[in-house]
Amino acid sequence: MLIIHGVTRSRASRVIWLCHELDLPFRQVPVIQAYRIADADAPGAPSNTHSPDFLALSPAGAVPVIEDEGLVLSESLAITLHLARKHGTSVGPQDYAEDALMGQWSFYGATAIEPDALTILMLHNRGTLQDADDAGIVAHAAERLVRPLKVLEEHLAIHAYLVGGRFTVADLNMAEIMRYAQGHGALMEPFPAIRAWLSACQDRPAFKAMWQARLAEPE
Ligand SMILES: N[C@@H](CCC(=O)N[C@@H](CS)C(=O)NCC(=O)O)C(=O)O
Repeated sequence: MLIIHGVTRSRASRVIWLCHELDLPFRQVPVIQAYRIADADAPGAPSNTHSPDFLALSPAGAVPVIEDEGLVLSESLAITLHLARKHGTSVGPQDYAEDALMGQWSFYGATAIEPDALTILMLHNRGTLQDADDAGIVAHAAERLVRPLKVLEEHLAIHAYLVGGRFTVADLNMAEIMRYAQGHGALMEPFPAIRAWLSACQDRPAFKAMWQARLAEPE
């Protein structure tokens, strides 16, 4: 059976959402981010991204990691693209062109959107804006996001989904990245097509199953 290392409150959420889309059974090993626990290196600490056993599996020391029939794979987007390709339902590519486009949108999300969207998640959405410096950092992140969000908006204004006119792994990857910025109302307001698409993605039973599991984990 597929093994997923990583708590659901991590980028493992992407892999877990996909498994629900694919009806793919999995076993989850709840490896937690080292920075989220008081002393990650203490004897008896829960399995975390500094644990020697985990580092032996994945020297990068980050979740998610999967074990799939002998293949050990890290990087959430490599994992979701691999599983979608392998299990070949409508969520995955039907031909090489679709495969390429799913990679294109996933990597555009990871490179042009995710870093600034994460800044917004960390400082804005969690209500931890401490001072003018934090507010300035968030404002700059939001400013930098306008250009890539315009690209996404223009595409989604004329296509219901990113690739092939149906929900695919490309939407899943991008929606999980966009979720980080979703709470910034002023940033999202000029992008109605993105808001409608994100809402459709998050309305899916497979997303809701992942989200329920995520909420059940301690913050
Ligand atoms: N690009 C990687 C990033 C992985 C990553 O940074 N994961 C975080 C959790 S979402 C992590 O494991 N951090 C562990 C740590 O910093 O100790 C991916 O998409 O999988």
